[in-house]
Amino acid sequence: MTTLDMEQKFQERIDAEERIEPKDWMPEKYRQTLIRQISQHAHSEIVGMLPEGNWITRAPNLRRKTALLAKVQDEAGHGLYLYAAAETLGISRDEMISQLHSGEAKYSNIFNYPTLTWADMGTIGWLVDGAAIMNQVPLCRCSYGPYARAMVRVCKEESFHQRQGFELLLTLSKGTKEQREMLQESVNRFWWPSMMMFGPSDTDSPHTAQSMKWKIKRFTNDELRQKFVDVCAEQAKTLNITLPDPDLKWNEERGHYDFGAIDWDEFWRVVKGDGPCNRERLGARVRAHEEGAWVREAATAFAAKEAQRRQVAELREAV
Ligand code: BYC
Repeated sequence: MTTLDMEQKFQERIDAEERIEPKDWMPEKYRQTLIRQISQHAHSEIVGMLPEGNWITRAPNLRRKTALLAKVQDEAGHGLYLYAAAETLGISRDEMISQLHSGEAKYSNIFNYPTLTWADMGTIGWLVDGAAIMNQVPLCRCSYGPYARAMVRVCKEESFHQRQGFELLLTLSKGTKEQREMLQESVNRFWWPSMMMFGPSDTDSPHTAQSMKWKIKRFTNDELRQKFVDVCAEQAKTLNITLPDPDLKWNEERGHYDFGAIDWDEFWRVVKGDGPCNRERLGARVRAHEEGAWVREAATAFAAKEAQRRQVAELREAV
């Protein structure tokens, strides 16, 4: 069979909604696309722990502190499932980590913004986890089995995070004037970067068309962004706040909210490394990796010793 025939057979499997598994034949570009997307996703989860970790010691009470700690731990877990899913495609964890540290691999734009107030912990839950869920629920039906299965658990946990964030904001919305102002100010800062999380407009997205054909993506960036706006515009009413977009308006004819223009220059600046916190975030990751070297060495030494112990025990049993 020629490569062309194999590619055609592969596409037929995708069209028939068959799941692709690690040992199946796949086009090299399909493999590379998945490595790129899954590793970017894993890096986002790990870097995403930093802006929230910043507030763990300053949570206003024990209940909030416990919930925030658990959320940040969940994100570490998501990163690990995703690195493991990417490893099934033939890339090592070390390679992915070094791509992140060298700046070669991307992670979500949103984590390059600072978390300045306690309200940001709620806003991240509401908007950032909200955008993540909108994007990730369809990924549970991604054509690549290990990624799709990892996403099922990730989505369950993310939706809990989203509700936790919304509940935090609802509490602030019923609080003092200062608390209500803090809530509005936080949403003002996070709204547009959250809208950018879905990626460039369909007309400027180099990967969407092929990823849709391979059923890695099930919706385009613009379709998901529109769903997100429609949901948030309604939820903002419950929080008694406004979204910082003078053009946000229900369009009866379209059955959707219209919204204003996104500042794509800002998006690309942030994605290319020049956002408010890019250097700080990468610096923190590199430092954590270097300072954690002894843990990795100890774990490797322990695993080697355990393997040796098991081998000796098996030999003893055999004689
Ligand atoms: N940030 O053709 P496109 C989370 C890049 S949530 C940075 O549309 P694609 C969390 C893109 O990589 C966040 N870069 O690409 C939540 C590409 O560059 P390269 C993570 C972005 O892949 C709460 C170029 O722009 N979620 O983890 O078809 C707490 C062209 O874009 C962004 C995921 O990663 C961005 N926002 O679509 C803690 C979900 N958007 O690679 C953690 C999985 C685009 O050609 N990923 N770029 O140099 C996806 O669904 C897709 O990869 C995207 C982009 C929709 C993000």
